[in-house]
Amino acid sequence: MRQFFSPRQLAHAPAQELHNGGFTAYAESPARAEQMVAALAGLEMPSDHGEAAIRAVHTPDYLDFLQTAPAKWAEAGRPGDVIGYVWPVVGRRPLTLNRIDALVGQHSFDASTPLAAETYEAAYWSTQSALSALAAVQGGDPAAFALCRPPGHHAGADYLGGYCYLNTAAITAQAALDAGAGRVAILDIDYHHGNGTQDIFYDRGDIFYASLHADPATDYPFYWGHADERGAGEGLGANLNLPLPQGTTLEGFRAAQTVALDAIAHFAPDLLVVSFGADTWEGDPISHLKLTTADYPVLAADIAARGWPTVILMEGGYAVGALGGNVAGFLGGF
Ligand code: OKP
Ligand code: ZN
Repeated sequence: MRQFFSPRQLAHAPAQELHNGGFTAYAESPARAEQMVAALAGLEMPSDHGEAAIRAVHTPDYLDFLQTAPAKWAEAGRPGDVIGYVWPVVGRRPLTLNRIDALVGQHSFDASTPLAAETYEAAYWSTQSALSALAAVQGGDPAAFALCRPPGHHAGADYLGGYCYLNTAAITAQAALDAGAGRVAILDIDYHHGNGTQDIFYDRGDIFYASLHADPATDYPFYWGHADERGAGEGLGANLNLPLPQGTTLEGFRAAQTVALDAIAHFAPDLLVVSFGADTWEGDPISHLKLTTADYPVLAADIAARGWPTVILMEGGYAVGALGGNVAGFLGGF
Protein backbone atom coordinates (compact mmCIF):
# COMPACT_ATOMS: atom_id res chain seq x y z
CA MET A 1 0.00 0.00 0.00
CA ARG A 2 1.13 3.57 -0.61
CA GLN A 3 2.66 5.31 2.41
CA PHE A 4 3.25 9.02 2.96
CA PHE A 5 5.66 11.05 5.07
CA SER A 6 7.45 14.39 4.75
CA PRO A 7 10.81 15.12 6.42
CA ARG A 8 9.28 18.50 7.31
CA GLN A 9 7.36 16.60 10.01
CA LEU A 10 10.67 16.18 11.88
CA ALA A 11 11.25 19.88 12.61
CA HIS A 12 9.07 19.79 15.75
CA ALA A 13 11.39 18.61 18.55
CA PRO A 14 10.45 19.83 22.04
CA ALA A 15 13.16 19.14 24.61
CA GLN A 16 11.08 18.07 27.58
CA GLU A 17 7.62 17.53 29.01
CA LEU A 18 6.10 17.59 32.48
CA HIS A 19 5.60 13.94 33.41
CA ASN A 20 4.49 12.64 36.80
CA GLY A 21 5.72 15.74 38.62
CA GLY A 22 9.07 16.29 36.93
CA PHE A 23 10.52 17.23 33.57
CA THR A 24 11.56 14.28 31.40
CA ALA A 25 12.74 13.89 27.80
CA TYR A 26 9.91 14.43 25.32
CA ALA A 27 8.48 11.00 24.48
CA GLU A 28 7.05 12.02 21.08
CA SER A 29 10.53 12.56 19.61
CA PRO A 30 11.60 12.89 15.96
CA ALA A 31 13.53 9.64 16.53
CA ARG A 32 10.17 7.83 16.54
CA ALA A 33 9.49 8.89 12.97
CA GLU A 34 13.07 8.24 11.89
CA GLN A 35 12.84 4.69 13.21
CA MET A 36 9.58 4.07 11.32
CA VAL A 37 11.04 5.57 8.15
CA ALA A 38 13.96 3.14 8.40
CA ALA A 39 11.59 0.17 8.71
CA LEU A 40 9.17 1.10 5.90
CA ALA A 41 10.12 0.79 2.26
CA GLY A 42 8.82 3.12 -0.41
CA LEU A 43 7.58 6.10 1.60
CA GLU A 44 6.38 8.91 -0.66
CA MET A 45 6.37 12.66 -0.13
CA PRO A 46 2.86 14.03 0.42
CA SER A 47 1.33 16.57 -1.95
CA ASP A 48 0.39 19.98 -0.56
CA HIS A 49 -3.42 19.99 -0.32
CA GLY A 50 -3.48 23.37 1.45
CA GLU A 51 -5.11 24.61 4.63
CA ALA A 52 -8.81 24.34 3.72
CA ALA A 53 -9.24 20.85 5.19
CA ILE A 54 -7.56 22.00 8.42
CA ARG A 55 -9.86 25.03 8.62
CA ALA A 56 -12.87 22.75 8.17
CA VAL A 57 -12.07 21.21 11.59
CA HIS A 58 -10.10 23.73 13.68
CA THR A 59 -11.20 27.25 14.69
CA PRO A 60 -9.51 30.36 13.23
CA ASP A 61 -8.52 31.54 16.74
CA TYR A 62 -6.82 28.26 17.51
CA LEU A 63 -4.89 28.15 14.22
CA ASP A 64 -3.79 31.72 14.82
CA PHE A 65 -2.68 30.73 18.32
CA LEU A 66 -0.60 27.78 17.04
CA GLN A 67 1.23 30.05 14.63
CA THR A 68 1.77 33.11 16.83
CA ALA A 69 2.15 31.79 20.40
CA PRO A 70 5.87 30.87 20.12
CA ALA A 71 6.76 34.47 19.18
CA LYS A 72 4.56 35.86 21.99
CA TRP A 73 6.27 33.48 24.39
CA ALA A 74 9.71 34.71 23.33
CA GLU A 75 8.54 38.36 23.54
CA ALA A 76 7.45 37.70 27.14
CA GLY A 77 11.05 36.64 27.82
CA ARG A 78 10.26 32.99 28.39
CA PRO A 79 12.82 30.25 27.78
CA GLY A 80 12.13 27.06 25.79
CA ASP A 81 8.80 26.09 24.29
CA VAL A 82 5.30 27.40 25.03
CA ILE A 83 3.72 25.52 27.93
CA GLY A 84 0.72 26.35 30.07
CA TYR A 85 0.33 26.63 33.82
CA VAL A 86 -3.26 27.84 34.28
CA TRP A 87 -6.48 26.36 32.85
CA PRO A 88 -10.09 27.54 32.97
CA VAL A 89 -11.41 24.61 35.03
CA VAL A 90 -14.66 26.42 35.84
CA GLY A 91 -15.64 26.49 32.17
CA ARG A 92 -15.09 28.88 29.35
CA ARG A 93 -16.93 32.03 28.43
CA PRO A 94 -15.99 34.30 25.53
CA LEU A 95 -13.24 36.34 27.17
CA THR A 96 -10.80 38.14 24.91
CA LEU A 97 -7.46 37.67 26.62
CA ASN A 98 -4.02 38.56 25.35
CA ARG A 99 -1.49 37.39 27.89
CA ILE A 100 0.33 34.38 26.49
CA ASP A 101 -0.36 32.23 29.57
CA ALA A 102 -4.10 32.90 29.34
CA LEU A 103 -4.11 32.00 25.66
CA VAL A 104 -2.26 28.76 26.34
CA GLY A 105 -4.81 27.87 28.98
CA GLN A 106 -7.66 28.51 26.56
CA HIS A 107 -6.12 26.35 23.86
CA SER A 108 -4.65 23.35 25.70
CA PHE A 109 -5.57 20.77 28.29
CA ASP A 110 -2.24 19.48 29.58
CA ALA A 111 1.35 20.45 30.35
CA SER A 112 2.93 17.64 28.36
CA THR A 113 2.52 19.20 24.92
CA PRO A 114 5.03 22.01 24.31
CA LEU A 115 4.47 24.32 21.36
CA ALA A 116 7.60 25.43 19.48
CA ALA A 117 8.19 27.74 16.54
CA GLU A 118 8.58 24.68 14.28
CA THR A 119 5.45 22.91 15.53
CA TYR A 120 2.88 24.29 13.10
CA GLU A 121 4.97 23.43 10.05
CA ALA A 122 5.49 19.85 11.25
CA ALA A 123 1.83 19.40 12.19
CA TYR A 124 0.76 20.93 8.86
CA TRP A 125 2.80 18.33 6.92
CA SER A 126 1.46 15.57 9.15
CA THR A 127 -2.02 16.55 7.95
CA GLN A 128 -0.80 16.67 4.32
CA SER A 129 0.52 13.10 4.65
CA ALA A 130 -2.94 12.10 5.89
CA LEU A 131 -4.69 13.96 3.06
CA SER A 132 -2.36 12.36 0.53
CA ALA A 133 -3.27 8.90 1.87
CA LEU A 134 -6.93 9.88 1.55
CA ALA A 135 -6.34 10.98 -2.05
CA ALA A 136 -4.79 7.59 -2.84
CA VAL A 137 -7.88 5.82 -1.51
CA GLN A 138 -10.21 8.25 -3.29
CA GLY A 139 -8.25 7.35 -6.43
CA GLY A 140 -9.18 3.70 -6.02
CA ASP A 141 -6.53 2.16 -3.77
CA PRO A 142 -8.15 -0.12 -1.18
CA ALA A 143 -5.96 1.31 1.58
CA ALA A 144 -3.15 3.80 2.23
CA PHE A 145 -0.97 4.77 5.19
CA ALA A 146 0.23 8.12 6.48
CA LEU A 147 3.13 8.26 8.91
CA CYS A 148 1.54 11.10 10.83
CA ARG A 149 3.82 12.75 13.34
CA PRO A 150 3.05 14.77 15.39
CA PRO A 151 -0.02 12.61 16.10
CA GLY A 152 -3.52 14.07 16.15
CA HIS A 153 -6.26 12.29 18.08
CA HIS A 154 -6.02 14.33 21.32
CA ALA A 155 -6.33 17.71 19.55
CA GLY A 156 -9.79 19.30 19.61
CA ALA A 157 -11.28 21.97 17.39
CA ASP A 158 -9.62 24.66 19.52
CA TYR A 159 -7.15 22.90 21.80
CA LEU A 160 -3.88 20.98 21.81
CA GLY A 161 -2.80 18.22 24.20
CA GLY A 162 -1.37 14.71 24.34
CA TYR A 163 1.46 15.54 21.89
CA CYS A 164 -1.24 16.53 19.34
CA TYR A 165 -1.86 19.89 17.61
CA LEU A 166 -3.90 19.22 14.47
CA ASN A 167 -6.37 16.33 14.45
CA THR A 168 -5.27 14.33 11.43
CA ALA A 169 -8.08 11.73 11.72
CA ALA A 170 -10.78 14.39 12.03
CA ILE A 171 -9.31 16.40 9.15
CA THR A 172 -9.20 13.29 6.96
CA ALA A 173 -12.76 12.21 7.84
CA GLN A 174 -14.19 15.69 7.26
CA ALA A 175 -12.29 16.05 3.98
CA ALA A 176 -13.77 12.75 2.79
CA LEU A 177 -17.29 13.97 3.58
CA ASP A 178 -16.62 17.30 1.88
CA ALA A 179 -15.48 15.38 -1.21
CA GLY A 180 -18.73 13.45 -1.36
CA ALA A 181 -18.54 10.51 1.03
CA GLY A 182 -21.84 10.09 2.86
CA ARG A 183 -20.66 8.37 6.02
CA VAL A 184 -17.21 7.95 7.54
CA ALA A 185 -16.16 5.76 10.46
CA ILE A 186 -13.08 6.26 12.61
CA LEU A 187 -11.59 3.29 14.46
CA ASP A 188 -9.10 4.44 17.11
CA ILE A 189 -6.81 1.66 18.37
CA ASP A 190 -4.15 3.78 20.02
CA TYR A 191 -3.55 2.98 23.71
CA HIS A 192 -5.09 6.31 24.70
CA HIS A 193 -8.62 7.53 24.12
CA GLY A 194 -8.83 10.02 21.23
CA ASN A 195 -10.64 12.72 23.14
CA GLY A 196 -10.12 15.35 20.45
CA THR A 197 -11.66 13.23 17.71
CA GLN A 198 -14.58 12.34 19.98
CA ASP A 199 -15.16 15.99 20.90
CA ILE A 200 -15.04 17.23 17.32
CA PHE A 201 -17.73 14.81 16.12
CA TYR A 202 -19.69 14.24 19.33
CA ASP A 203 -22.96 15.65 17.99
CA ARG A 204 -22.54 14.39 14.43
CA GLY A 205 -24.49 11.50 12.99
CA ASP A 206 -22.48 11.23 9.75
CA ILE A 207 -19.23 10.22 11.48
CA PHE A 208 -19.02 7.14 13.70
CA TYR A 209 -16.19 7.18 16.25
CA ALA A 210 -15.19 3.90 17.94
CA SER A 211 -12.23 3.70 20.30
CA LEU A 212 -10.42 0.92 22.16
CA HIS A 213 -8.17 2.31 24.89
CA ALA A 214 -6.90 1.88 28.41
CA ASP A 215 -9.65 2.68 30.89
CA PRO A 216 -9.61 6.44 31.60
CA ALA A 217 -10.30 5.59 35.25
CA THR A 218 -6.60 4.60 35.38
CA ASP A 219 -5.06 6.23 32.32
CA TYR A 220 -4.62 9.51 30.49
CA PRO A 221 -6.67 11.46 29.36
CA PHE A 222 -8.92 10.60 32.37
CA TYR A 223 -11.80 13.00 31.59
CA TRP A 224 -12.89 11.36 28.34
CA GLY A 225 -13.21 7.82 27.04
CA HIS A 226 -15.70 6.37 29.51
CA ALA A 227 -18.20 3.83 28.23
CA ASP A 228 -21.23 6.04 28.90
CA GLU A 229 -20.06 8.72 26.41
CA ARG A 230 -22.29 7.76 23.48
CA GLY A 231 -22.68 11.01 21.53
CA ALA A 232 -25.28 13.76 21.69
CA GLY A 233 -28.16 15.04 19.55
CA GLU A 234 -27.89 13.70 16.01
CA GLY A 235 -24.68 11.99 17.14
CA LEU A 236 -26.31 9.96 19.88
CA GLY A 237 -25.22 6.36 19.30
CA ALA A 238 -22.43 7.33 16.88
CA ASN A 239 -19.73 7.32 19.59
CA LEU A 240 -18.53 4.01 21.04
CA ASN A 241 -15.94 3.80 23.81
CA LEU A 242 -14.52 0.41 24.76
CA PRO A 243 -12.25 0.93 27.78
CA LEU A 244 -9.86 -1.95 28.53
CA PRO A 245 -8.10 -2.90 31.77
CA GLN A 246 -4.32 -2.52 31.99
CA GLY A 247 -2.66 -5.81 31.10
CA THR A 248 -5.11 -6.69 28.30
CA THR A 249 -3.61 -9.15 25.78
CA LEU A 250 -4.56 -9.99 22.18
CA GLU A 251 -7.58 -12.05 23.24
CA GLY A 252 -9.33 -9.16 24.98
CA PHE A 253 -8.16 -6.55 22.52
CA ARG A 254 -9.25 -8.54 19.49
CA ALA A 255 -12.68 -9.25 21.00
CA ALA A 256 -13.20 -5.53 21.68
CA GLN A 257 -12.05 -4.66 18.18
CA THR A 258 -14.63 -7.09 16.79
CA VAL A 259 -17.33 -5.30 18.83
CA ALA A 260 -16.16 -2.00 17.32
CA LEU A 261 -16.01 -3.43 13.77
CA ASP A 262 -19.50 -4.90 14.10
CA ALA A 263 -20.85 -1.52 15.24
CA ILE A 264 -19.09 0.16 12.32
CA ALA A 265 -20.55 -2.45 9.93
CA HIS A 266 -24.02 -1.57 11.24
CA PHE A 267 -23.25 2.10 10.51
CA ALA A 268 -22.20 1.06 6.96
CA PRO A 269 -19.41 3.57 6.22
CA ASP A 270 -18.19 4.61 2.79
CA LEU A 271 -14.69 5.03 4.24
CA LEU A 272 -12.80 3.91 7.35
CA VAL A 273 -10.09 6.00 9.01
CA VAL A 274 -7.90 4.05 11.44
CA SER A 275 -6.07 5.95 14.19
CA PHE A 276 -3.33 3.39 14.77
CA GLY A 277 -1.09 3.56 17.82
CA ALA A 278 1.68 1.06 18.57
CA ASP A 279 1.72 2.13 22.23
CA THR A 280 -0.47 -0.93 22.92
CA TRP A 281 2.77 -2.96 22.63
CA GLU A 282 3.90 -4.83 25.74
CA GLY A 283 7.19 -2.92 26.03
CA ASP A 284 5.84 0.61 25.58
CA PRO A 285 7.48 2.88 28.19
CA ILE A 286 4.36 4.94 29.04
CA SER A 287 1.59 2.37 28.49
CA HIS A 288 0.25 -0.83 30.08
CA LEU A 289 -1.37 -3.12 27.52
CA LYS A 290 0.27 -6.40 26.52
CA LEU A 291 0.11 -6.79 22.74
CA THR A 292 3.08 -8.52 21.11
CA THR A 293 4.68 -7.76 17.76
CA ALA A 294 3.03 -10.88 16.30
CA ASP A 295 -0.42 -9.55 17.29
CA TYR A 296 -0.42 -6.52 14.96
CA PRO A 297 -0.84 -8.44 11.66
CA VAL A 298 -3.75 -10.35 13.23
CA LEU A 299 -5.56 -7.18 14.28
CA ALA A 300 -4.90 -5.51 10.92
CA ALA A 301 -6.19 -8.54 8.98
CA ASP A 302 -9.42 -8.44 10.99
CA ILE A 303 -9.94 -4.82 9.90
CA ALA A 304 -8.97 -5.47 6.27
CA ALA A 305 -11.41 -8.42 6.09
CA ARG A 306 -14.33 -5.96 6.36
CA GLY A 307 -13.45 -4.58 2.95
CA TRP A 308 -13.98 -0.87 3.57
CA PRO A 309 -11.72 1.62 1.77
CA THR A 310 -9.31 2.44 4.59
CA VAL A 311 -6.94 5.28 5.45
CA ILE A 312 -4.51 4.28 8.21
CA LEU A 313 -2.98 7.12 10.22
CA MET A 314 -0.14 6.82 12.72
CA GLU A 315 -0.84 8.04 16.25
CA GLY A 316 1.28 6.97 19.28
CA GLY A 317 3.94 4.38 20.14
CA TYR A 318 6.97 5.27 22.26
CA ALA A 319 9.18 2.17 22.37
CA VAL A 320 11.38 3.63 19.67
CA GLY A 321 13.42 0.48 18.94
CA ALA A 322 10.32 -1.66 18.32
CA LEU A 323 8.11 0.91 16.60
CA GLY A 324 9.11 0.27 12.99
CA GLY A 325 8.68 -3.48 13.31
CA ASN A 326 5.26 -3.13 14.89
CA VAL A 327 4.05 -0.68 12.26
CA ALA A 328 5.45 -2.73 9.38
CA GLY A 329 3.75 -5.79 10.87
CA PHE A 330 0.40 -4.02 11.06
CA LEU A 331 0.63 -2.74 7.47
CA GLY A 332 1.82 -6.14 6.24
CA GLY A 333 -1.11 -7.87 7.95
CA PHE A 334 -3.52 -5.42 6.42
C1 OKP B 1 -0.42 10.51 22.99
B1 OKP B 1 -0.95 9.42 22.09
C2 OKP B 1 1.46 10.89 32.00
C3 OKP B 1 1.86 11.76 30.84
C4 OKP B 1 0.96 11.49 29.69
C5 OKP B 1 0.58 12.26 27.45
C6 OKP B 1 0.35 11.00 26.70
C7 OKP B 1 -0.10 11.32 25.30
C8 OKP B 1 -0.22 10.13 24.42
N1 OKP B 1 2.26 11.18 33.15
N2 OKP B 1 1.48 12.13 28.54
O1 OKP B 1 -2.25 9.01 22.34
O2 OKP B 1 -0.11 8.27 22.00
ZN1 ZN C 1 -1.40 6.89 22.67
